[in-house]
Amino acid sequence: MKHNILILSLSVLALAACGEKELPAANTPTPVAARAASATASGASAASAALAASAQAAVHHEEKVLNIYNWPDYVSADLIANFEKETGIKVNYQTFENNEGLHAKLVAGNSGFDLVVPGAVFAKSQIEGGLLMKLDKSRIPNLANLDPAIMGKLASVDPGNDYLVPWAWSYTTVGIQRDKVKRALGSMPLPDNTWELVFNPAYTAKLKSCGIAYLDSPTEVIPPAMHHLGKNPYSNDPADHKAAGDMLAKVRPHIRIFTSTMIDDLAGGKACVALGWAGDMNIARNRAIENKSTNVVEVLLPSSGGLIFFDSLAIPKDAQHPQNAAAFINYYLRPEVSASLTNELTYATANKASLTKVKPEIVANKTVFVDEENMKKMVSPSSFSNEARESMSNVYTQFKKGK
Ligand code: SPD
Repeated sequence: MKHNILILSLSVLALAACGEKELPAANTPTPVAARAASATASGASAASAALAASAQAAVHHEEKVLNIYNWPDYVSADLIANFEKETGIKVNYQTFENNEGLHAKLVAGNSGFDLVVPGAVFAKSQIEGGLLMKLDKSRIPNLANLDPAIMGKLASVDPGNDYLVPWAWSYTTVGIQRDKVKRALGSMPLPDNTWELVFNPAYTAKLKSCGIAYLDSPTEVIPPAMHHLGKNPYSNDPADHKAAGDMLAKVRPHIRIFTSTMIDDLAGGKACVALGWAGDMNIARNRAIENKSTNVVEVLLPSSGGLIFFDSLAIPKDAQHPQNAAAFINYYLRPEVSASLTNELTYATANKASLTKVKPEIVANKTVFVDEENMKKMVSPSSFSNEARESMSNVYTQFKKGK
C-alpha cells in the first residue's frame, strides 16, 4: 500500500514537471524496477532524475480514447459529450441489440471495447468465464453513491460487487395502448393477468389487427413465457424451453414485429401491445405525448409480476483503456449524471445519491421505481447455463420461423 502511494506521488511529480495533465497511474512498477531506475541516476540531480525515471516507468499513458458498447436508446443526450469535454477522452460509442450479440463478442475476444453493458443474466457467466476485468475500485470513489440494497441483489451474480456497476434497471413486461386494445378485444374484457395479452392466442388473435410487438432474442422471450407457464423463468431444463416454445407457437401467427428498438413502433402506433422493457415503453409514452399523438402508451404491472433486469457497466478482460473506462464509470456515478439518464429515459437508477435530483414525478412513478407491493411479485434476475442458452436459441429460432 505504502509502495503504491509512493509511486502515485512520484507519477504526479513527474507529470507536473513535464507540464502535462495528470493521468491516472497505471501498472505500478515492481520495487526492483524502481530501484534499478534509481541506481542509474548520478550527480547533483540524481534524486530528481531517479524520481522522474521511476515515475515514467510507473505511468502507463493510456491514449485518450474510450470504446463503449451499449444498448440502443440508453444514454442521455449530452452525457457522452460532457464527459469528452471534461476529460479530453474521445468516446467511440456503438450499440448492440441483445445480450446474445454482446456475449458472442466477449467470448470471441479482442472486441476492441473498453466498456460494455451486459444484463445481469449474462454477466454471471461472463464473470465466471473470465471475460471481464475486476474493477479497480480505488479509481471509482463514486461507487459509494450506489444503493447498498441493489448492490446486495446484484451480488447474487457478482459476489463482492467486483465487476459490475449498475447502469440502469427496469423489467420486462407488457405495454398497451388501452383504447386500441379495448376496441380490438370487443366484448372480451382485459385479462387480470396481463401476460395473457401476449401469450394467450384467444387474445392475440384479436390484437393482431392493431399490432403485437415482441422483443427479439431467445433470452428476452422464453423466460417470460416460462414464467407465464408457472415455471422457473431461469430454468435450464430443455423440457421447460420446449413447453414455452409450444405455447409461443400458438401466438406466432399473430405477432407483427420482432425488435429490440420498439419505442417508435409503440409511440407511432404500429403496435398496440408489446412484450418489452418498461423503460422503453415509458420513453414511447413520453414520445407520443411530445408528438401530440393520440397514441397513449401504458406500462402494465402484471399481477404475476414482470422480470427485473439490471444492466451494468463492465470492463472486458482485454480492454485497452481500462483506466478511461474507470474514469467514465466514476463520472457516470456522479449524482447529477445518473439522474440525467433516469430523467430523460425513465430507466431507474441504482445511484441512491442521485434520487434527490430525479424528477419527483419519476420517483413517484411505480412503473419506473416499482412500488413495494409490485416489487414483491417481480422475478429477480438469475442466470442460464451455456447449454440452456443454446437450447433456448433453438426453440426461439423455430418459433420465429413459425415452425
Ligand atoms: N433501450 C435500452 C434497453 C436496455 C435493455 N436491456 C435489457 C436487458 C434485459 N434482459
